[in-house]
Amino acid sequence: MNTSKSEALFEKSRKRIPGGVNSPVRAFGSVGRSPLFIDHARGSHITDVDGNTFIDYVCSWGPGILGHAHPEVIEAVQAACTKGLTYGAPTKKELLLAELIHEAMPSVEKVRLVSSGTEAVMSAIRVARGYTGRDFILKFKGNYHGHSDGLLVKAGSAALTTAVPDSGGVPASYTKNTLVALYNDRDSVRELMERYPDQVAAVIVEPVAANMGVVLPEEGFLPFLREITRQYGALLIFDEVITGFRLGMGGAQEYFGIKPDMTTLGKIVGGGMPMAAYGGRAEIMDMVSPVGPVYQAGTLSGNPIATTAGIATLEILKRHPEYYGEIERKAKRLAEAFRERGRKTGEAIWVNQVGSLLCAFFTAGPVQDYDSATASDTKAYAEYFGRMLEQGVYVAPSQFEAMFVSAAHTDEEIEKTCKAILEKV
Ligand code: KE4
Repeated sequence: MNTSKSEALFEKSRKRIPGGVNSPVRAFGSVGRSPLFIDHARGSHITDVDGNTFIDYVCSWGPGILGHAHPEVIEAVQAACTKGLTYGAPTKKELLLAELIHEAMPSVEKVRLVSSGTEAVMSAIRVARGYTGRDFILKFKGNYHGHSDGLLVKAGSAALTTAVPDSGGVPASYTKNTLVALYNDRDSVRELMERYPDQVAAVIVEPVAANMGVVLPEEGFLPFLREITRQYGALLIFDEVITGFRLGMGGAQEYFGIKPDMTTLGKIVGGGMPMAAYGGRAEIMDMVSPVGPVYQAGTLSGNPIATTAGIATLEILKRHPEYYGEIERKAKRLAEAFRERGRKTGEAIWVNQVGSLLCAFFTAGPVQDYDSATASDTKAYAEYFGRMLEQGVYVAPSQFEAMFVSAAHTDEEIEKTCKAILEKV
């Protein structure tokens, strides 16, 4: 496969952009290859600057649930652009999107639109502290909630693969209020809540962990978090940046039947444009300026082009509830192919899959928390990544990410991918 143009661009980009990328995981560091520079994408495919085309299972890390460049979304965005790109003033579309979010997730009685998942989580944490008057935040090892200072503690995603799991440049004083428990380990949560009974403002959790690969909540874990936060007067924040509109229109809170106090959203909610959101009970969200004392603002918050892309995406998903069953069926088919490979070759492969989210861990498993996930053989993963790329399949360039199936992936492409998974078996 010729990647000379990507390599040349990477060489130049590294002189102007740290690591040649605007987000670390894109550098292909943990798969030991030079990253592909993408020229365009359509449907289930992406094409790099050398003209190589791949079936894409990164889907831009989640936004691409409809596939790339969905005609209706593009048409809506193009029309919106002719009316101006940003006003810095309220628009009808922000209200429409807020209504769509509330309709899908009734727990989100009020919502603020922001420009990234990091900003959504950072703001939600501030509101939780303002509402409760407490300082501590409890997160889970291996959960990633964006790169705000206080949460870069035992984070997931690329922070799992970079040399320093807890980021440089973050003063210890910024993380002294962050408590870290173990995912799926109730005792670790109970112990911290009992130790700081009236100091925890919120517990923030990925209701399906998708930043240490995909790790599902064990039966009862989420209801336990709902109960213990109520017991101690802490808020429960579901970080649904990945699961929101991914596991269904109602996200993980609908899928698992849990009502969080606050929710953060990103990715799909913006339809691929820079937009995210945080929200929750009205009495909590009324803490936010200009109504309440918690300040949060943003020049491009609720941007008219981004809200157009988000509204178009959510309206298509609303019109096609059958998409969710289809993408889950296809994800199950891929999961089965990985398991078949493990059975036939004896390779240690453990697969977690829920809805259209899955991850093949190169370890015997079971994978149900940070330690079992990070026991995976990242060298084996890198070899798998290279094999898939050579066969025209683009998966996450890191063991600790998710594989995403979109409504644009055809059964034929799923079967081609299964064949690639089973290559040389
Ligand atoms: P952003 O700031 O990247 O929009 O969102 C941060 C975030 C918050 N919460 C969860 C559960 C997330 O998964 C993310 C971001 N996800 C990563 C992929 N694992 C984004 C990819 C990247 O960092 O380049």
